Parts: sequence; C-alpha cells; structure tokens
Amino acid sequence: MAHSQKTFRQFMLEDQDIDTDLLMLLEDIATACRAVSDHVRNGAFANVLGAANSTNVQGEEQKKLDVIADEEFMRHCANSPRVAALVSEEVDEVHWLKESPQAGDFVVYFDPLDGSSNVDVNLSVGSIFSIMRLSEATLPSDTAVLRPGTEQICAGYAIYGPSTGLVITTGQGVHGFTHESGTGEFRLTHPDMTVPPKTVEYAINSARETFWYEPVRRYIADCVAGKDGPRKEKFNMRWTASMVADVHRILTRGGVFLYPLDSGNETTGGKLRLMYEANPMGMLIEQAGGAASTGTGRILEVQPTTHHQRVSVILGSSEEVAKIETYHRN
Ligand code: FDP
Repeated sequence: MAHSQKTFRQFMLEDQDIDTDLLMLLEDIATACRAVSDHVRNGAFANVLGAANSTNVQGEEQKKLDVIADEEFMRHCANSPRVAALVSEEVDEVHWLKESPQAGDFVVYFDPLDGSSNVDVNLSVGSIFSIMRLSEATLPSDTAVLRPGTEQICAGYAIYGPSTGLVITTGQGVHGFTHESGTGEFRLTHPDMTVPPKTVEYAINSARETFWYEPVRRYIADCVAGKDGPRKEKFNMRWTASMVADVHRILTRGGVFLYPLDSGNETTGGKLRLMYEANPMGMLIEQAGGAASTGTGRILEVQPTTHHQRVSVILGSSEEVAKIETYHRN
C-alpha cells in the first residue's frame, strides 16, 4: 500500500480531507491515548491497579485507572481551542469549556478506559471517542450535546493490547495505526480496514442467557446447533468483556458482537452507552462496510434523550446483523 507506515499527522494531512482544527484535536486525543497506554502498561509499578473505592455516575465501581484515564482525556482535549464541551463516561455532568459555544466548535464524547475489569488481569482494554460539531451557536446546556450518531464527524478508539493501536474514521474509511515505541509516533499499519459481510463467529456474554429475550435466545441456539442446525454452519464464540477488543477483532477478521437489551438490563435500556460506546463503534463498523443495529433499527439514528443513555447493541458483519434483525422481526 503506497501510504502505508505514514505517521498519523502525515496521513491525516495528505490522505484525509479534514481541517486544521480537527487535526489538532485528533493529535490531542492521540496524546491522551499515549498517556493512558503508559499508565496501563506501568500500572503495577505506580500502584494504580485495582479499585478506586468510588463509583461513577452509572453506579459502577471505578478502577483507579478509570479516574486517571479520565483526567488524561479531560486535560489533553481541553488544549484544543475549538472544543466547547466534553462528555465522559466517568463524569455526571457535561463539562463545558466555553461559555458561548459557537457554530463549528467540537463536542467530544469519550469512554476513557473501556473494559476496565480486564486491567487487573492484564488483558486488552481501550479508550473510545466520538466527535461532533455544533451546527450553530448555543447555550452550554445538556440538550446541545444530545445529537444522534449520524452527526458524528469522527470516531475511534485506542486499544491497549500486545501493542497500542489507534483506529479512526473521519467518514473516509477506517484506518488503523500502531504506536511505535522509540519515536512515540502512531504509524499507519492497517489502512482501509473492512468487515467481511459474512461470518461464523459471534461474541456475547452467554452467562446472561437467563435474561435473553426470544429473538436472541433463538439466534444463539441456532448458531450453537452448528452444521446440524438451521444455519448449517459450525459457529465459533469469543467474548473478551472489553468492547474495544471485541470490535477490534471484528474489524480485523469479521464477526458479530451482541450486548442486547434483555430482562436484566431493560430498566436502564441496555448495558452499553449510546453516545460514547455504541455510536462511535457503530460509525467505525459502518464505515468498514459492516452494520450496527439495536435489533430493530440503526444505532446511529437513535435520538438520545440523556447523555449517559444506554442502548441495545448488535454490530459487525452486515449479513449476520441483518439475519439477527430478521429474528427480531419474526
Ligand atoms: P466495562 O464495564 O468493563 O467497561 O463498557 C462496558 C463493558 O466493559 C464493555 O467494554 C464490555 O463489552 C462489557 O461491558 C462487558 O460486560 P460483561 O461484564 O457483562 O461481560
């Protein structure tokens, strides 16, 4: 590939049609990801593994690294003069940086450390982010940030695994970069990532089977039945309990990921958060040729009513997502 191995900045300047304001913000986000990666890798020396003895707005126990990762994102994103507001999984309120946000200013949504239950056992975790642009000058109110995923101008994640990777879309395909130790650069190693339309691999937390509604129960039963079942295919299952790692696998070799609405999470509307988990992953997967659905409709078209809203998530290989939607219709 001609543009392979370019640095992040080179690729963004030469191959992506984005303006300088967005480029500067993306570089600040990349710096935040480098900093979080460093905290994750050196956590055992700095005594930052384990619980923080606090809970976030969702009532979930925070890890020390959840809090540290949030501080890194808050600090680095605030460097960019066009950022009006930050919406973090770890913070109850929208964090407004501008008193009079203008048209063209950015709102950045992020989950600073996704899959953090994996940190203490040394498995892959990540950071997820999404960027929208205000279409007009506005008051700094919660409603100003409640935009559907179709309005995202950029989405991405960093994965802290055997290597640190940064995967990003600005609506011009999906491109993966690897952190080069030594120079500290992110370099383009996975240009034009695509999700194959067909798959025989699914990811779901099957310990929740008792809560599943009928469409998901029937779909998984048909997969498990293998070659003798109605699908006539041998399926494989993977679940890392880290959405970033599961989505990264799907962007690399295909598959389908489900965290559906079930009777155990219906009072909260699902488990995963719409604005800083489902929407950015939905945009990436769609840009890579896959599909992202609630089971009954496109995730990116869900109109949020609160910024910590949760949603049912089914995403990955397009033909398999369409198949799961037919289970819901039937
Ligand atoms: P976590 O709570 O550890 O941050 O964001 C929610 C998430 O992880 C996803 O990354 C992951 O896919 C899912 O929750 C794991 O849920 P289970 O605990 O039900 O496996």
